[in-house]
Amino acid sequence: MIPIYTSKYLGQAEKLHIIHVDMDAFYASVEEHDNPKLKGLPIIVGGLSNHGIVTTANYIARKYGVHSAMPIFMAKQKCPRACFLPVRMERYKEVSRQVFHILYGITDLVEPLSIDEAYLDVSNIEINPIEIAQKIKEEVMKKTGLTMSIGISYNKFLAKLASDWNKPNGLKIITEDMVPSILLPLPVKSVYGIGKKTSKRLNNIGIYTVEDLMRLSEEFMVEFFGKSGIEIYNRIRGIDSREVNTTRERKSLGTERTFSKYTKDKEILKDYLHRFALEIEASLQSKNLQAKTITLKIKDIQFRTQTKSKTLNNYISSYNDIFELAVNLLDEIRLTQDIRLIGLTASNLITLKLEQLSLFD
Ligand code: TTP
Ligand code: MG
Repeated sequence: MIPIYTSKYLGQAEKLHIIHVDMDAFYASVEEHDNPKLKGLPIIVGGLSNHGIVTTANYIARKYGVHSAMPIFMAKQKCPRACFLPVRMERYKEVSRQVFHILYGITDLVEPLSIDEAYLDVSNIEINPIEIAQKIKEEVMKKTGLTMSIGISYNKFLAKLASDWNKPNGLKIITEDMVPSILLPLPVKSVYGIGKKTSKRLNNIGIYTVEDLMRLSEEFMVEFFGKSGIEIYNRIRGIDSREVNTTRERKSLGTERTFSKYTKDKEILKDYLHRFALEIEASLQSKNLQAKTITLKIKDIQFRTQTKSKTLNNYISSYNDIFELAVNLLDEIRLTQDIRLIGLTASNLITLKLEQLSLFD
């Protein structure tokens, strides 16, 4: 069951904009779902010969001490009555595509980390991140029959830590005030960037937990960890400035908002376009880009989407040009229903060359 959260977190929603999702015992769960006879049994997926290794095990098998990368013969000793199944990669990829399709339906700002794991930046969505997370879980369950765990926080490190917190089928939020009580007791190997070897080296000098690590100076950390020292120094203090990196090539640039209060008031919508035009101007200029096409998208309460675009003969990047076009496009749309989402994108992008840049300045 997904726990019901109170309004305690609602005020912090804007800050809690990073979501980390991770499917539970992914390959084993797919097998269990595809063959209901396996329900309730320990399942181990991996190379089937005795020289093979465990790729993953479901949570029932994990109770017997079976885990990924364990030799199969050892898994057989620990849990002889388990179902040992071969890896069916094509099937897992198919389910993974379904899951990512759902994630991209929420936002374009998705960073895939592996076949069953991703970060989402939901700062553009005016819906509480807890509701977004519950929606993702519901949709994934509906489409694939599988559970996932979700972590929500204000940076990547904490969001990932949160999704791992109460697996399987977990949903955990880490707010700023929880950071000391959550981080301090953790073993050093839970910190992103500290692997097995480094963790052993730390143990050898008497450092076992994040609390122990906190006593080390920044200089010492740099000496010990090399160039990642400063990042680790910050990370254990709950600071992580890595952005969610979408791997898709940028063919357009824009922003959209889903409203918590639906509206068809043009003045309110224009106010959003004003903000979007400013954001797009800043983003184009910081990336040395100019755009030829501006597209307005709206979705009404019945989820009908309308888009209107205008392609110019020349390239633009200023707020004034973008805003004027956006307002013209809005005026072309007849609003009969309340709107749940409005978005503005700039596409047909070119990168300004160096000489153009100096002219631009
Ligand atoms: P994980 O997300 O690490 O593991 P998991 O989904 O099985 O379990 P959890 O509930 O802890 O998230 O990996 C996703 C899938 O990737 C996993 O089902 C099998 C595969 N995998 C490998 O192929 N090799 C590995 O070493 C690991 C850890 C996983
Ligand atoms: Mg997983």
